[in-house]
Amino acid sequence: MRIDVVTLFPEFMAQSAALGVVGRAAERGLLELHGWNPRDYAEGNYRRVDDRPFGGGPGMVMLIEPLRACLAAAKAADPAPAPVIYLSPQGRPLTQAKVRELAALPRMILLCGRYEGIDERFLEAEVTEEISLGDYVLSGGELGAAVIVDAVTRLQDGALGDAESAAQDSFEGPQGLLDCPHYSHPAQHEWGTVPDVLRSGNHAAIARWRRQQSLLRTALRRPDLLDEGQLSKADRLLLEQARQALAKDPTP
Ligand code: 9D3
Repeated sequence: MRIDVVTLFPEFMAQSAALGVVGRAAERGLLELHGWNPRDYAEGNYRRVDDRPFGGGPGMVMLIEPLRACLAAAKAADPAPAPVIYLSPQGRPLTQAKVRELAALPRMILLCGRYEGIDERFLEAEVTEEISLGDYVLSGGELGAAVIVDAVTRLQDGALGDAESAAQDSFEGPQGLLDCPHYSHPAQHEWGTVPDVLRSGNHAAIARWRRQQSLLRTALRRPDLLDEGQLSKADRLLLEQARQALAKDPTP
């Protein structure tokens, strides 16, 4: 997959994509990431990319022309059509369903704003879709672009080792559930003991316990993710048992 990022801070994107799963995917050619800086397409001695807003008020607005030339260069670098996705607090919050949709594309262009935002006429003319990271205030779109690059790269064929199959991720089931707890050595520690079932060697019992923990955690921490009516009979039973055990012994 090819991702072009239009940003005043292309070095930020390069850094965030250099390590771990994304770095390895880029090395292996599964991800081709390019940064494009509107300042390189700005005219004049000052190479201005922003100006004061009509109507007044605080902050600056990104100008149409440097962005237009920059985006045109990014588009022309590859013949494949690409949606232009604007990272913005006015977008729809990113979900794993949207990540799956984007991950299937051959190409996309991510547009990062800075300052108060981008001239609305540019957005109307060029932007396919707006995506937000959630209801909190960031300083620009770059972290959002890095999040999308990471999340879609994990879903590329061959990006993950056997160790971390994407199919096992939280939110990837038919019903998105939170992950179960994980433990490693030592089995006995001053902060607690690893649950016996995980050391039993009984793989069916272990799978059952993990499923039960996922159900319970989701019910307690993210009830918005859990449609209990949609659960299988077996899952409802597991959750009911977990709730009863918790009521009897509320120590977490
Ligand atoms: C007058 C209010 N403005 C500043 C507090 C609004 C505002 C302008 C620009 C708020 C944030 C930003 C920059 N944010 C992003 O570019 C951004 C973002 C975010 O702030 N929250 C969640 N997701 C995203 S994606 C891009």
